[in-house]
Amino acid sequence: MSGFVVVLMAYGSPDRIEDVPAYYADIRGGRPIAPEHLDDLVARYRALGIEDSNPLNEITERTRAALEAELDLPVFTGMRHWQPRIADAAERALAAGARTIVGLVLAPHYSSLSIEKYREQLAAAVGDRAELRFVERWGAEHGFVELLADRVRGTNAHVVFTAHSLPARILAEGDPYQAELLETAQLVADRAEIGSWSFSYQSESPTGEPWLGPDILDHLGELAEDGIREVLVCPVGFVADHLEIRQDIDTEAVQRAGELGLALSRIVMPNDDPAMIRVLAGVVRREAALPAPA
Ligand code: FEC
Repeated sequence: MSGFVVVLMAYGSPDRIEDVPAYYADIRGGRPIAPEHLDDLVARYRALGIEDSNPLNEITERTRAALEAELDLPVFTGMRHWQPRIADAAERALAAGARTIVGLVLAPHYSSLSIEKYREQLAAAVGDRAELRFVERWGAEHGFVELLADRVRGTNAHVVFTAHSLPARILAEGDPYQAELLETAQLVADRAEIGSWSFSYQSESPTGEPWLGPDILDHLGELAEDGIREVLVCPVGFVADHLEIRQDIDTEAVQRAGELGLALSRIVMPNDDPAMIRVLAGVVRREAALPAPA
């Protein structure tokens, strides 16, 4: 064996509805939780139908298995907020004989509040027991841009690129998150030759501080006022179907669009599409300086 092992990281999702309080507590990291926010979150997960099992985590598992087959290297999954934890994945990688661990997050754009947190967990777990090569960003990766461009090319709708919002204070801290998101959006729009597009955030949390905007629900109102009648949502900051897609876009944004007289659809998420697996494999190979397949 080459000594290279991949730890593939994702946000994580509760396995079943009864896990939601513990999952939310993990996200809050010990900070207080308002009961109404927990009730709201349980209701949102219930609407996804995860009473006894959560199909969303299966997407991550399929992605892991496909990446392992594509790379012919061991790949272990580690979740930032659920099980298996990032630390569990690190232990399994070391037990598999890892001398070099390549850390890859299933989120394309760097922020000190997102990717850096994954790195902290992985680095703490690995310690000095293996070399760590960590992929910080891959949002401008040619294959990723191409994959998204293929999904919006030829549409007559106004394309709205979206990503998870973050507290607005990150801009004053010089965080590159917003610039990287806009770069991906621009690259996809150019590649697909989209004339009419914009960017908005989604999935803001009720933490009491200002978050990056505009939020998609407000943005849809602006688009309707501008005479737009058809919108195609293209998330660029997420790569899989999960709560933020199925609830925030497919339910809340669709409902708001309906109230505004807008037709709203969204692209099929990359999930474990073979083209997506090739993108992820290419990123890992580059980070590990492994040869490309013949
Ligand atoms: O499908 C699922 O079950 C999990 C969906 C999920 C993804 C996801 C991705 C990101 N988040 C990011 C930032 C924040 C910040 C807070 C925050 C809070 C939540 C809550 C849930 C949740 N996030 Fe999330 N996020 C997902 C789910 N997220 C549930 C808690 C309820 C709520 O606030 O709505 C605020 C934390 C706090 O309270 O202090 C900040 C970012 C991403 C995209 C990058 C990544 O995937 O890591 C950034 C998927």
